[in-house]
Amino acid sequence: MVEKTDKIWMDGKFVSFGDANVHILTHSMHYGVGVFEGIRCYKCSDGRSAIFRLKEHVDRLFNSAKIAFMEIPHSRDEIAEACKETVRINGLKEGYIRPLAWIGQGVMGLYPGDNPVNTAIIVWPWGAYLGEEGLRKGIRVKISSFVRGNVNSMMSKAKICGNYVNSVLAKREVVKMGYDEALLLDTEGYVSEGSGENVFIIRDGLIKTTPLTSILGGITRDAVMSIAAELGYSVVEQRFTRDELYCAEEVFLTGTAAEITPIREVDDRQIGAGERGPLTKEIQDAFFEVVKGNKPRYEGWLSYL
Ligand code: PPE
Repeated sequence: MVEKTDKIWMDGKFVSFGDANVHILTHSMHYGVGVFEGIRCYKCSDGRSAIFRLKEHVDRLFNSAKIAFMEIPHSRDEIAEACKETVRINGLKEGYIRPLAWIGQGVMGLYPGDNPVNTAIIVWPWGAYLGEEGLRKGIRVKISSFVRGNVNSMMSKAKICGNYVNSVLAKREVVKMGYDEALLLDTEGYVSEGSGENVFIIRDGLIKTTPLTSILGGITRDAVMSIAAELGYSVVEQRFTRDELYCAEEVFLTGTAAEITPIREVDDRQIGAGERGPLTKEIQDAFFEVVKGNKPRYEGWLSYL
């Protein structure tokens, strides 16, 4: 259950947790056209709290809205400021921030006409998405029988609510089989991404991640590419197949919620030594140093509260 917080930001005002409701005729409830973000706020080593890559998340929210033909009736600065304010007002030191915009009540039918676009920002404490142990020891994943949509089907660059039906189907399928997370292939059969994460493989010191075709352009993915390059590794965006994935020395997932989660098994095949690999650990350690404000070079990624 999501931990109850005091206030939720809705359409420019704070309302109490119990009053943050919508009407059953909300257009997005029926047809899935809403857009959202997931952002983390970390408690830094100096005691302050900082939101990680707030600007990039707000920009992606507005791009998702553009792709979905939705006009968010607030400026990017207003949404960024409201994210900060929602964390502050709830007294959170660290946690997850979920901006959400949806098509509200008005007409029904697939053409939403002039229905209003409503916006909310919710925050909650959220620990390790795939478990503390998963972060340290790695998780077991399975390739789902569900595939990521064709590039002209679901608009994967947009974080559109309805896109997540595909992810929920994949995740439930593999969790029921006893795995921790699902990986999806694209329509051509190449590895695409996790249900809510991007994927990286490492072999002979070379780090590969899937190109921006059928995947969401992850902000953690982008951060990891910069951090790995700074650590001296070569990173390429290149398609790879599931058999290449099986033979990788290390595999990990990236995402705001999942952070950097090592994978120790894919489709019952052990990856590397069956534990978090050394490069994964190095990148993971560097990532946590960055988000906690210990790397001055990346200060620009932190928005202090
Ligand atoms: N792919 C997908 C499909 C995806 O949903 C996410 C984020 C990513 C990649 C990684 O993107 P980024 O967070 O910018 O590095 N998934 C969000 C949803 C989690 C949820 O369960 O809800 C997230 O991590 O916030």
